[in-house]
Amino acid sequence: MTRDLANFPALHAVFQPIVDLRRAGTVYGHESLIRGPADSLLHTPAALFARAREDGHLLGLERAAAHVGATRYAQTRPRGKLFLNFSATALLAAGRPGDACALANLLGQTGLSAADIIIELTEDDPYPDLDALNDVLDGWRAQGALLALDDFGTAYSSLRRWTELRPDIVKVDRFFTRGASQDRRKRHTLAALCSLAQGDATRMVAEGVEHAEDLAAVRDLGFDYAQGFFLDAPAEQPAMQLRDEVLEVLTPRRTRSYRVSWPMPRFSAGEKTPPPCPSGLPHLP
Ligand SMILES: [Ca+2]
Repeated sequence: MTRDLANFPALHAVFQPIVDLRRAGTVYGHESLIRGPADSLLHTPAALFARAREDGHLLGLERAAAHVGATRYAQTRPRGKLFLNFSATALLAAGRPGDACALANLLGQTGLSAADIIIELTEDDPYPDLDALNDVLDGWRAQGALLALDDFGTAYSSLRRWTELRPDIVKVDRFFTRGASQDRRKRHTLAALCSLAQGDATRMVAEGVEHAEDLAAVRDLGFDYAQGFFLDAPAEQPAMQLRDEVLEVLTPRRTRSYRVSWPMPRFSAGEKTPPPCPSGLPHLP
């Protein structure tokens, strides 16, 4: 780990909240996102990962990102879950829970437990060995960790992966949520995914929510959680309070202007569990 950090000096983590739509105005957890030195060409994750790929340090960057994110999160001690990104390759390298496991060592160093984290399986590469990957995932889930599929609907994050890995949470890619309030085909797709999730008790996150109308749309479609710049930008200090503009959408007594016109289930902040997703596809307006 020390060698990994030496290859990528001045890394730091920022945290973006994942908001619980079933409990309006509350933060379920935060995704840890890695950043390079400010004001450098390696500030963005895309630039960092491109350089790491060129230099053959991709696995090292993933390990360093998890280390920096978990360490900082433990220091700030916000309430809620920590979403940590791993490719299948990195997760297999980190190993099952145990004394010699890199991820277990990291949790031990930070004081976090497996139950504090959600493993976000990224779409960066196809899984090299499905049985081995499920074995590692089963080990972590037995310790209390949850599995989330990242960027669902793109690249390798597919229905096949959903079926094979049985995730607890599916994060639907921003392609489908951006502009959903204005695009009935996207709403149709999202409703179908919501119905699929209901069938195996999978919880759904809408990624990339950038507008109030799209937040209202995914809430009314039955999504459990949402993430995106409209809810809050990534920040070094994990945010626990939502802005008034967000609460205007999510607080039932304030939501009249954001109600959507198609027939979708609604729920209130006081409900402990979300209402069922639509049993079939919605009638498209
Ligand atoms: Ca992610």
